[in-house]
Amino acid sequence: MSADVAELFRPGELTRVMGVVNVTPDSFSDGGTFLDPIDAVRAGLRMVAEGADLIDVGGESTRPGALRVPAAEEMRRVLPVVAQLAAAGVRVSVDTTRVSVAAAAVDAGAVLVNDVSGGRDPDLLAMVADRGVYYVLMHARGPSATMAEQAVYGDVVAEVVAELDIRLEAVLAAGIAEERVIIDPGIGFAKTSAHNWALLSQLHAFAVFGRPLLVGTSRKSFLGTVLADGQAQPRPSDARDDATQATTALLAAADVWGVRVHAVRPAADAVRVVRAWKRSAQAAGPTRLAARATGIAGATGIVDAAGLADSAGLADSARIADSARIADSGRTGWSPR
Ligand code: PMM
Repeated sequence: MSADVAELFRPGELTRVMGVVNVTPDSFSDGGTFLDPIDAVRAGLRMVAEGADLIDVGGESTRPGALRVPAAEEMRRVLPVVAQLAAAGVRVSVDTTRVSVAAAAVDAGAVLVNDVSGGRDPDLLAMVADRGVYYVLMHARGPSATMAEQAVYGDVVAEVVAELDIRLEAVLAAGIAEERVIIDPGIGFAKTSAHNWALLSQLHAFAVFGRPLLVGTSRKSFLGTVLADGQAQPRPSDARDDATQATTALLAAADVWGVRVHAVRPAADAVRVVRAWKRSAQAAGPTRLAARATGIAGATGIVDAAGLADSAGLADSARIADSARIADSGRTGWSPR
């Protein structure tokens, strides 16, 4: 993998796969697995070999209720892993909300700051602007310790979009170039299962930003809930990868820019399968499946009528409406393929 990050944003490419390496003892999904930097680097390199386009390195758990670790400890966990992966030519993202950690990670070679705070720290935004790195603006309502109690919405999709819009203005006002911003709805951050499903099924609402969309569903508890056993016990996080692949396929069909996953190979495979499906559908032409596919999209409401209709090679009113809104917004209008 070359470290050219701009290449990741060329239109018409596959949905990007971001591999997760959590260097933490307590992440809900893979806590403790990569605590030793050598294991973490090996895991990152293996993910790249399996098809990851970039590796997200984090040193602080964001599971609901998690307490903060001191900045020095977060740096101790993250920096050697970022440095070694970057030295090996891997595109590295740092998952942090702290400006000190983010700046040190950028010094060590990180090309993207994945800020799950939703851009709360002006100093972090100023640093990202100054260094010219890429920035993930994720929707969140507060720190992990209190996020569960903030999962209260009237219309979750409209509110998440509106709150991200306010944060995006702050991000741009801080001087971060718009073409360096990626938007993330923050699945599981101050959201119940029902909120997560509502967001996933209406992802086309995020096209209003005209920016690439990154979505993280991997091993999250709303999948455990769907897969609950007969006693209503949620499926544990280490047995949610198959369900994650289902979401990855649907997200790729809906043309999201990237998925953030722990199991890279099946995600990379799913993305390629979706592309083959779409190409075949496009080759078949726009009219043959029109009546049937419209019926399917209407009946299921799956992920995003735009994605499903596109997969059948159809012109699609939801997508056209979104493009019009992007044009109206005056923003640069990165448009999903
Ligand atoms: N989820 C987690 C951590 N970081 N970053 C982004 N951009 N989006 C996410 O959905 C996201 C994230 C929590 O999952 P983990 O503990 O498995 O890393």
